[in-house]
Amino acid sequence: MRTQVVIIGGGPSGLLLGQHLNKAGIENIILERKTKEYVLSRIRAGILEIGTVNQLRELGLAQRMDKEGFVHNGTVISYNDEQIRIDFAEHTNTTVMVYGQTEVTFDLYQGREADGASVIYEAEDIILQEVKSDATYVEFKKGGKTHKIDCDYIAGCDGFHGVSRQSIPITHRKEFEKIYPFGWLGILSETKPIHEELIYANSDAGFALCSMRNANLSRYYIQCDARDNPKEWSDQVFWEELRRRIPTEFADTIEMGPSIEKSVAPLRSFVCEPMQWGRLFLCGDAAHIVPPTGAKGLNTAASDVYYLADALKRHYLQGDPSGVKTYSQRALARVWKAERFSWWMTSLLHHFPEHSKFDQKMQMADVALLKSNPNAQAVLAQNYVGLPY
Ligand code: RFL
Ligand code: PHB
Repeated sequence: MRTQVVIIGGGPSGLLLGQHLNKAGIENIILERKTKEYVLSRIRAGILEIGTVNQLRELGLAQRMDKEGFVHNGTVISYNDEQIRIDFAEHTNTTVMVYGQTEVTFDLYQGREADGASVIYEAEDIILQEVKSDATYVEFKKGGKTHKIDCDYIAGCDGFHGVSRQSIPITHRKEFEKIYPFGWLGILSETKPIHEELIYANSDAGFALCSMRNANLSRYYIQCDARDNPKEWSDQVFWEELRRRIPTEFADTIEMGPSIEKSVAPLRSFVCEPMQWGRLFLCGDAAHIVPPTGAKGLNTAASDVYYLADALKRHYLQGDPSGVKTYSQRALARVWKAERFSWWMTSLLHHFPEHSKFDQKMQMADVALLKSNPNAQAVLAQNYVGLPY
């Protein structure tokens, strides 16, 4: 087999890149380790930046999002019973979209299938070969047989645990990492969301987030020990703990019901530099991870894809190599700002076991500044809706 671009990973990064390439007439094949059903069963991101929304619109994949998604003009940050409303529309003249990653991925698969473009599922033991030469190819196993695809470029869109980043020799990459001493326990529940906007809550008992998927589907998270087993958290204890962490006016009115999904996610900040090596480019979680507090993971994956699609289009359609040469530099400039914002939101809102009394006072001063200073609110709003590409 031969194609122009092999995309490793059929998650949101790989699928979004595939749609940009299809639209530009650039051949591509996606290799995905799991089945489509498995990819679609992962419940993750919920908030789309305007840049992500615009990409889906430009690709003609926004009909369902524009019909079923919820446009949010702002969010609430609370500290015990105090509330600060951050008005995105006022500070940035723009908004975010509440539309689940599962739905985005579904729409991207629909688009790909409508284009008749290929996804090879259950592709195992992928090996990237000759990445530094002009004879690049990818080997993989499927159905007990080894297959080979010759290509010009490889896009590593295979998430944090994928094979692409590991294929860059350790002597050629630098990794920057921070592991947080807690995780998020998340539940999905068929109940009415507690409020029309998201509530990010800091409290003496720890962090909580009230989010949603639609008018009758709520997504809630509470800070927990990263080693906690979700099965050991009963629904009742979860609801009690959540109610302790959010302002009383919400705790008193929350609709509780059985959880239909419950999982623990560890919190990590991670960046790999550079994001390209020879003919391999990394996109999304394969290159960087953020703690979910700023809702930046999927959105930063989407901005990487935007830069890479632009680079490949310039190369194939105009014979201009500049985008391909500078992809890593362009992507990393935005990635580090998203890393900073996610780290800052995490630091602002969580209970850190190692914090001294001084550190706690610093956190409260940060909250007080945000409450009293419209410029601080504007900076939060600009970062939350997404910095320009
Ligand atoms: P993914 O989604 O991990 O997809 C990678 C795909 O590659 C496949 N794969 C392989 N395929 C072939 N060969 C291999 N060796 C392979 N290894 C892996 C995998 O099966 C998979 O299909 O990475 P991608 O595409 O870069 O997308 C990144 C996003 O999924 C991620 O950043 C977000 O989910 C993060 N995130 C959030 N991001 C936001 O922008 N807004 C949010 O509100 C938000 N909330 C969240 C989140 C992540 C969370 N968790 C569980 C970590 C909330 C949570 C709780
Ligand atoms: C979600 O709805 O899953 C969600 C929303 C906002 C975040 C993280 C997750 O910051």
